[in-house]
Amino acid sequence: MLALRLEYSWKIETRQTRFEAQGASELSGVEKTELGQIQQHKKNLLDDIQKLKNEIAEVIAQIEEFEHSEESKKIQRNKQLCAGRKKFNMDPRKGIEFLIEKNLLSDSAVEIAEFLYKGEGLSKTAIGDYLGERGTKNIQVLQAFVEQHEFSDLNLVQALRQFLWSFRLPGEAQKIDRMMETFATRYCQCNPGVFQSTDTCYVLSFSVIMLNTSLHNPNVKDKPPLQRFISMNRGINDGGDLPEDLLMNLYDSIKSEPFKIPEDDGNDLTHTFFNPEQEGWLQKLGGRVKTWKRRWFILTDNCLYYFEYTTDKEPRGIIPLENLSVQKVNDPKKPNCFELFSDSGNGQKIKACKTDGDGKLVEGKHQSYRMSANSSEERDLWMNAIRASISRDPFYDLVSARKKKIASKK
Ligand code: 4IP
Repeated sequence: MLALRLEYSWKIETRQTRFEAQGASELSGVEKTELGQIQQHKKNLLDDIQKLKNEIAEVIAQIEEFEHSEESKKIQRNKQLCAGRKKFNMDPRKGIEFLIEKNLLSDSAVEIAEFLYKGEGLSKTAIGDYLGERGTKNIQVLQAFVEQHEFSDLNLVQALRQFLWSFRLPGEAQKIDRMMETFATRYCQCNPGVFQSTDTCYVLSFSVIMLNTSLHNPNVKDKPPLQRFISMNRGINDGGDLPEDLLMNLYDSIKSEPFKIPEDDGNDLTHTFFNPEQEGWLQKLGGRVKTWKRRWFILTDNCLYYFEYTTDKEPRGIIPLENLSVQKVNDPKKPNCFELFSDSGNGQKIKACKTDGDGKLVEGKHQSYRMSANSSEERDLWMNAIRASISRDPFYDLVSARKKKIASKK
């Protein structure tokens, strides 16, 4: 349309130029009228062109405005998503509620599971905590999450590698039980006929996880040979034995490559300290210089951390509780004392680390850690919590319960 008009305008222009070249005085009356009409046409056309230009400019401005508001909506959405992920990492339930409230996630278990499975910017510890909760919604999400995993044609070790990498297994026995049960169900669904029942898959999964610890944890001196692994798993296939070559393959796979466990906490110890088993003020006696210092203690993940202030991000000292014991002691100077000491006795130095005066991480110098609580009740609480933390190995209880179940089916 515009092209036609322009062509027409060009033709008129050519005639007008010709008339004008002739000089107005030389034009006949008819030609003068025609020239007048041509000039009017030209004016109309120029007006039309100007109108079109204005319209185009207006449309461009509208597009830009639209793009700008779309862009800012996107920025806003990304900001909220980022805030939601942070909230999730600090408190998974609140994070999910926030994302749903901001319409960034729907309430559907499948959608939440996809979000966790994708895991972008999410702490694997927080994912594990959310999936392990026993709320109805959490259990639905756990199921949908496990269904995101495709285990067909993978052997049990390959499937476990994939599964255990997608979140961090929480420490609580009931949570581990629910998660491993869901895993075993999914594995059997993807690989029908490999095991007689989900229970067999469940028990073997634990057996493989324990084998991994025994073969690769430097503290375990007695490395189980293949034959022991085979005999450990006798009768777990609903009373029958699993094929030896299947067990041999799993054994070799674990031996040659340990499980990779996500440690997304990295240097950031902050969320290690959520949901501690016990926390509070205690007085601690120095290692070489015997001064008493008031420190904020946190017991979590089989470790005791102490801080100068409750708000400190980095602990002043870390005492792993492995191979330690706890006992009550009477101290002439302080009431309600208890002591951590090495199982191997002989005044051996306890493996621990602390930050020295220059902020450098150094080895601890203690042969025992003596602490004084505010009251005898608090001392007992600490001692019980430490004992429970030292002896807790949820795997053994879970597996023995499941083995009993299989045996009762025979
Ligand atoms: C210090 O005494 C503090 O008690 C330290 O505790 C303690 O380190 C030191 O033990 C001890 O010498 P002074 O401050 O009077 O010098 P904290 O680090 O809690 O302040 P521990 O290992 O108990 O943390 P040695 O063994 O480092 O000397």
